Amino acid sequence: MAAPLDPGAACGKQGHPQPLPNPMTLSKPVRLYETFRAPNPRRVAIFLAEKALDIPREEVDIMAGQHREEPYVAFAGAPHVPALELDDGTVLTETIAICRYLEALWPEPNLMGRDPREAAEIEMWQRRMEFGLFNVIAQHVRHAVPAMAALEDQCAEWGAATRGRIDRALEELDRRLRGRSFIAINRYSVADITAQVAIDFLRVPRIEVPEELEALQTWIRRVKSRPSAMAGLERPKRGQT
Ligand SMILES: N[C@@H](CCC(=O)N[C@@H](CS)C(=O)NCC(=O)O)C(=O)O
Repeated sequence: MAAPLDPGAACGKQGHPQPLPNPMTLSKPVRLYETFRAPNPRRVAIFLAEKALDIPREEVDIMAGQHREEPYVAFAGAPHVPALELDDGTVLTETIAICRYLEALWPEPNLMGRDPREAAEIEMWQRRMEFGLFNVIAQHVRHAVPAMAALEDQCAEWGAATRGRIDRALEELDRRLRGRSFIAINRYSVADITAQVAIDFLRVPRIEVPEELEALQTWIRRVKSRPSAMAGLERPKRGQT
């Protein structure tokens, strides 16, 4: 017969799979590399604004191809933004990896879960929003908006095919939001940030969220009223880049 599961046994602490790090001992962020208005850096910008954090920023002009040239590629290890440089020389890429690190340093206000159950639910919805909504909208923009030819070998058929997927993803999100204030748990989380930035990006292909998706429309008004909502949309001030 199988032994009863005891998730805490491995570290000797019932219910705590791994000890929490002391944020004071972690390397600190020194600079965030971003592109204003680009959706992935914008997710980090909103995350930082929610936590009232001000990290020095550097603008990378992706439409001019700066992210595909040296020294950026060697520095970041990947031709995309955002990238977060730490004071020990580490450079983190991938939006959610960056958010996870910032959350470990500054856990409140909490955006990624205070306990394993919340963390799992938020991660589940974050991934659903990222794969099912954000990426679908991003693919549509990249393949259907002529200006995006600077970044993408465009395929018009794929651009057209993703249009219907956007409608279905919006309808699915509307169903999730009926009777709820936020997407994952009963407070704002990184899952809301991903969906909010994705939906805002619909301005580029000029797609409107249908009025009849009432729960979604109410949620859009709710997240847009947050003080963080404009983060990542402002052109960087002189001296900030
Ligand atoms: N998986 C990465 C994706 C990053 C990404 O694609 N960023 C876009 C800006 S929103 C970019 O750098 N695009 C440059 C390109 O496509 O060449 C993340 O989550 O951060």
